[in-house]
Amino acid sequence: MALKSLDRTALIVIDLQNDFVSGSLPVPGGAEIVDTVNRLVDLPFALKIATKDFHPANHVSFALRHDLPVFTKATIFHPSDKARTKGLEQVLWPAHCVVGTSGANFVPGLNTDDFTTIIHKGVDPDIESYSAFRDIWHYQNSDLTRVLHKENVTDVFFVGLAGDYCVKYTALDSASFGFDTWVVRDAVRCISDDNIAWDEMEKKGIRFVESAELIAKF
Ligand code: VGL
Ligand code: ZN
Repeated sequence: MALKSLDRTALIVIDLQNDFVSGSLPVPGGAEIVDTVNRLVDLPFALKIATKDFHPANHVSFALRHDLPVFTKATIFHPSDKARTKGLEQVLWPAHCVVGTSGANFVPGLNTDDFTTIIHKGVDPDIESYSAFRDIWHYQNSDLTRVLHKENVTDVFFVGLAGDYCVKYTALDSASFGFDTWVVRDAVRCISDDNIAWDEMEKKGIRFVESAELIAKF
């Protein structure tokens, strides 16, 4: 990698929460990345940010809200889309990362001391967000772009869970908002087939790096 320093970089740790590691929606191998993520958090990134999936108990992404089986799909609409023109077909999940439950907590062992910003996603019962930048329909942006611009960040590095959902959608938005975007591949795990997610990200100009390369260089 050509980058000379981490002065204008951000590390973003996506959804390293109990439910995605050992709870209701476990991502295979999720526990394996915690040590690697901690080693990256120790590097001198200008900003260290974490995200949390943070849902009310009746969140629109939960199968129980629709009386449908988990992992089926349903079309959901943004609450302000009164004409119901921008429906998006989404996977319905088991209830996960419910506010006030231990499933929503960061995994034990994750070093959270250096996070200066925590972005909460999916807080509104009717709005789904995979990306930490904005909801799935692109109605509203979170604070993340402003936080990154304020520190003149050029390059953003992503780690965490799940590679084929929240990491992918956040990284794709990062690239489309103009940041040089990197995924630390050995510090990510996917719910299903990782190659599909990697291909999709690569096509959008996202680059991949191994944690060992960052640790050796910085
Ligand atoms: C996620 C499914 C549902 C993720 C969040 O963090 O990747 N996946 N909610
Ligand atoms: Zn979720």
